[in-house]
Amino acid sequence: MERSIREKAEKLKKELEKHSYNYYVLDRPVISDFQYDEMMAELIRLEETYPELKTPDSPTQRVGGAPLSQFQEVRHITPMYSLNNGYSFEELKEFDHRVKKTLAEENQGFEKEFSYVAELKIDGLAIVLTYENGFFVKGATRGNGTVGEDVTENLKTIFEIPLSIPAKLPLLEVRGEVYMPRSSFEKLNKERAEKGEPLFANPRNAAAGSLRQLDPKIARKRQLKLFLYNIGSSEGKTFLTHYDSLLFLKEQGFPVNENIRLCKTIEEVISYCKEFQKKREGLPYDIDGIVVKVNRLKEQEALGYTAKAPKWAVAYKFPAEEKKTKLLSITVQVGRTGVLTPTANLEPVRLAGTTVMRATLHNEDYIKEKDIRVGDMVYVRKAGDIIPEVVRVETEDRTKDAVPFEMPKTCPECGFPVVREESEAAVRCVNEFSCPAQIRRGIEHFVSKTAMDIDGLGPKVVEQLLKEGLIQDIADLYTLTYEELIPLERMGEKSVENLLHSIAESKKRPLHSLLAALGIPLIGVRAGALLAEHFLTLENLEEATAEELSALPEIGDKMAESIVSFFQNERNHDIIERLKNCGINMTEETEEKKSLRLEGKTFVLTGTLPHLSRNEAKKQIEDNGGKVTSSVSKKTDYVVAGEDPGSKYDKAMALNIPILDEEGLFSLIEE
Ligand code: 0OX
Repeated sequence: MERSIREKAEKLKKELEKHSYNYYVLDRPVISDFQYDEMMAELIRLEETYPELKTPDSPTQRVGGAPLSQFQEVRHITPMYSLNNGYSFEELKEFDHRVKKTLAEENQGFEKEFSYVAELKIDGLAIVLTYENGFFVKGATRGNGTVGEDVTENLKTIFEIPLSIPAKLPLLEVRGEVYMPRSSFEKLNKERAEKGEPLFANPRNAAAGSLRQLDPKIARKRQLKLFLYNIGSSEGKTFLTHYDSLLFLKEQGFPVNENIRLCKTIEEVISYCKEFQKKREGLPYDIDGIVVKVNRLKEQEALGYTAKAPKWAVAYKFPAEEKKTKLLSITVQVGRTGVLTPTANLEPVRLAGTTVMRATLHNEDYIKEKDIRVGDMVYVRKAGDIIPEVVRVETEDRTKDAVPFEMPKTCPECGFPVVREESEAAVRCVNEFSCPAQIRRGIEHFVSKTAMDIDGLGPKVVEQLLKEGLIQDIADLYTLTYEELIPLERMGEKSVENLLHSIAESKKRPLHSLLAALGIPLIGVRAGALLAEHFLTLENLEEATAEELSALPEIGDKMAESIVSFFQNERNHDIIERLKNCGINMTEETEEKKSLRLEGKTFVLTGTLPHLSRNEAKKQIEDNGGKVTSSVSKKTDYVVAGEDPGSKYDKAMALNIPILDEEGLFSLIEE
């Protein structure tokens, strides 16, 4: 090969990296997209003719290859720990005490030159990058901390990740957080809304969804960014302090957050927390707290680790963000069991990554106690960071025309008088069999994931079927025909076929799903499973007396009565007969458990898992001898968390309960 060709390729590589930097990092492109594409095409042509030019750090390697069919598993060299959380400055001081006490015992001479490093806690996805002899060879997600997913191709499309670094160490494993800047998130959701695609709830979910794209070309379009914050392993280089290791990462061209600060005392750390609590809003990315790390690596070593988190670090979590906005009106919604829930309609406000227009007001007493009136300026917050709620009123801003709220005396959906039991905070519509809202919600519940799990039957379709008079109750779902469905708006041939298929599939669900689906008052997923396990067939359960039922563990008197009266009701009896005639399975499988690997272990599920439905995950756990419960407590052994986890996740973190993802669950079963 002529020297001029090699030089030309080198020049193109340098130019392309420079222009990518201008585009992605500085956000100031100097040349047009067309010119960039031309240069890239030329480099690709050269590399095709002279393959030896195709070095692993060539910009052509970032374009994103062919889509994968699945991600490979990667076992991390050293475990990827999570962080213990602290929710108050008091807890930070306690952390400081613990650290100092242990170091004193270990005789570390901490009083000299002791320091912490305070860092922003980027709200993204933990990843690990491996470099061999200076070249980026592999990138993976955190996964369950031990095993993650190989997302190298997607990571290569992130321009900020250097494909090669100056330090040619035999091995360097660096860790950090991939995130989506708020501006890219807004843009992405806007595009998705225009195309009618579902929106991402927040930038973190959008980043997770993008990094776990099997098609790197899609990942590339999502413009992810990252910050590195830790060295997992390094061969051929040692550091004295965490801060030094961050400086090294910066020198090597890795993006390191500029707000990292050395603090001599916990008081300085607390000031840093306060400062960034204020500055949080103005940052171009989401943060959910501050990470505090003991700086000297020897001291980190002396402090050590618990099973899942280092004892030398703590995450201070910001209190849930509150925003002030105007309460425009209150709508009363009627739930499946007839409970009336007042919901606030708000002047739209940005809160923790999303625009909030509605928030719960819980119940009548809550509104009275807080004296919330329509027209008031109110504070909203996301409970457990997911569901927004109104927390209080700014009474100073109250105008004379603010109107106190009165709970309606009749059901807003059916006009039936409402009742309030003395012992309850809830007001209820007791028109249980004809209230359209209760019927609609009852059907939505029947088809939902934790019940009969019928795909393609979302609330909109349920409403459509009711409106068109095609169904009146759950049993009618099983007699729907192609001819009835095809004329409906937004129903194509394929969607009708899929829907009918899902409905037919749901006939095979085990008894415990059916019991959870029927909506027997006080009987949810857990009680449904207990009853199914004990009675094995619906017939047996129908014949059980209240005494027999309440003798069962975990079934109280009220539940027992509720079950008996449910089956005595003529209308329910009729629905069950019709379900039977449609061939719905009414028995619990009694197949032998596959293994006893999870025997004695209690699991809690939260969020959406990538492959398993909630029921499938539950079945997997139970088939292997484990138990699934609905709330996290000290007795919980594992929490299995998917996308969009609820407050159970935070609770698990707070109680130090190991958190698994779907793969983590599989590896427990398969080990
Ligand atoms: C973050 C972040 C996360 C290192 C040892 C345990 C946790 N989200 O920004 N993790 C860590 O540290 C690891 N630092 C951070 N800044």
